[in-house]
Parts: sequence; structure tokens; C-alpha cells
Amino acid sequence: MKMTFRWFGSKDDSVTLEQIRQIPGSPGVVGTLPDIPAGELWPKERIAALKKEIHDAGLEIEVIESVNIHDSIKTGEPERDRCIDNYIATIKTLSEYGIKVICYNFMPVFDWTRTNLYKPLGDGSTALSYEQDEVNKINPENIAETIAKGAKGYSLPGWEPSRMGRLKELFAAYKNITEEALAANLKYFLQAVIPVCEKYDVKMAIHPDDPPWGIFGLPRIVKNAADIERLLALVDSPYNGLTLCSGCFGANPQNDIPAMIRRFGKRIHFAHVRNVKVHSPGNFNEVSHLSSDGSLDLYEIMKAYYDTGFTGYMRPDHGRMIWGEEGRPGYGLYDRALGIAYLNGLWEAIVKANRR
Ligand code: DNO
Repeated sequence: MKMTFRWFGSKDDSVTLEQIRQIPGSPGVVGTLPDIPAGELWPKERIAALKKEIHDAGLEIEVIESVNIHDSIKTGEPERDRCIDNYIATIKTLSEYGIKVICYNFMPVFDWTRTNLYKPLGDGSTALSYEQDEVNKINPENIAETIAKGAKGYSLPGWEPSRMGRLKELFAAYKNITEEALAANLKYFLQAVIPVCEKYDVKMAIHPDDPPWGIFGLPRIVKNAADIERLLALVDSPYNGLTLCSGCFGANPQNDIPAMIRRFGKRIHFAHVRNVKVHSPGNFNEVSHLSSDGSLDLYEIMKAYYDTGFTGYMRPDHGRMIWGEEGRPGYGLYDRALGIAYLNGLWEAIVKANRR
């Protein structure tokens, strides 16, 4: 297991590389170039500069989260071929700079969605939360403005800025896209990129839909074990793999995370490990990583990774805002650093217990 920490770049992140380096174990960096719109080529100089900056700080980068997928690829419009060509060229360049895993998602229009970015948890900390009733009240075409109002100058942390001004147009484009059509479009994309990934040794790791159920009437195809089974079969190569996000899948209590890790272990290239507290169907909030704070048993999750011989990349995931920190919701320094320390502690104990 290789521990990592997500970083959005010096312009877009309140956390510095120097701070990341001081986290116990100096985790690897999961980087990105957030200003490059989906569908465009990642210029070689930008990738080189990102790698140099991280290296100069004494850290490594082997994972990108994300190279986003243009909507024409998801909807199957003619523009997709140009976007796929750019994606392929980007994979090749990333491989030249030592990138081993690319995390991406195939969610229509919105990446992860929450209804409150600052829900008070009662101990003075805040965390991201989701209430289905609130989502049901939202007109999705105005959702960017609705949610941004509560976001203190950040747009919703995971969203792709280039899509936010085009919501009406995007909803229209997905009007007739069923889950089957979306899966067929994913297959078209994977059939084009996976041979390149095999040649250049870069693994694709799809992120689940967050939350793992349909929202705003849009199709979603990465919600549960049955969906994973289907997507891994679209192109049956180890390079067509998963980002298994425990907190995301775990928002639906029917998703048994340790069982999913054991079942799909060999195809999991990137593990996002965090906890979540589910209150009732469709309602949850994020919590610290500690098992007793949420609905998931992080020991059982780490044990499942150990038992399957996991050698991929792992990172703590969304943290609460604690100790007065201000930053990108879910992506502050303190609670994610506590998360790493806890995950490393669980891992060390499991490794040593199994040696005896
Ligand atoms: C949420 C993240 C996601 C993820 C993308 C991958 O915190 O895990 O936004 O980066 O879905 O494309």
C-alpha cells in the first residue's frame, strides 16, 4: 500500500507541499491541473512543471485525480473522438513523467454533490452533508448558484468549473441518455484508451457516483457491486480498474465495503478511505475517519485491503474543518492528516498481527 494525499496545486489549495511533507510518512502527492477544461490536451510543459514543483519539495507524484472526461464522451456526440484523442495523448505524456494511475469519473453533469458544506457536528467542527429532501427542492439548472452561496468563495469542491455555465445545455444533452447508453459510451471510451494504458503502463481507476444513487433524473452507472461487475467487463483488462471510495459507496448501507474490496481487489488501483454517518436512507454527513464516529468499520476496510494483498495507492478522504482551519471544504490539512495517521496505525497493527 502506498499512502498519498490529494493536492490541488499551489494556486488552488490552502495546503502547502511543505505541510504535506511533514505528515508522518511523507505521503505521495495526488495531483491535477484543475484549470485545464475536460476534453483538452494537457500540455507537456505543465505536467513537467507540476512534477518538478512536487519533486523540489521532496515528494513524489504517481497518481492524477482527475483527468476529467468531456461530456461528449459521456453522451456519445461526434466531438468525442477529438476529446478521446486528446485523452490518449495526455495519458502518453503523463506516463513519461512517471504517472501510474489516473482517477476519473463518469458522472453526468455533476461530480460529487452535497447540500451543506459546513454542517456543524456539535463539537465545533463542520463537515459536508447530504439530505435528499434538500436535493429534491433544487432546480438542478440553478444548482451551481444555490450551492455556491454557502461555499465561502469556493465552488463545490469537486465540480468541474467548465461545466457550471452550461447547465441547461448539459441537461438537454443527457435527456435521452439511459444507463445502458451511458455504459455503452463508457465502453467506447475504454476500448479506445485501455490499449494505450496497457502499452504505457498507466492504470485507469474510475471513481464511483457520489452519492451512489441517481440524482436530478440523470443516469448513474457506478453505484454498487453489480455496476462494478458490468463496468469491469466492458473491457476486461487490469488497466480498466477502480477507485474504491469507501465513504462514497458507504452512503448506501447496502454496499458492503469490505466485501466489495475482497471481491474486486485485483482491479482496485486507488483506495479512498474515509468514514460517513448514515442517518436514514438518502441522508448522511461526513465525519472523522475514526470507526466509532461513523457507520463504517475502518478496521474491517483496512483488513480487507491487507487480506487481498493490496499494493496500490491509498489516500485519506474528506476531512472535517477543525481547529479553526479555513480552506477547500473536505480538503483541509488537519483532519486529513489525522486520517492518514489513523489509517497508517491500523495498517501497521494489521501487518504486525499477521506476522506473528
Ligand atoms: C471527491 C473526489 C471526487 C473525485 C472525482 C474523480 O472528493 O473523490 O471528486 O476526485 O470524482 O474524477
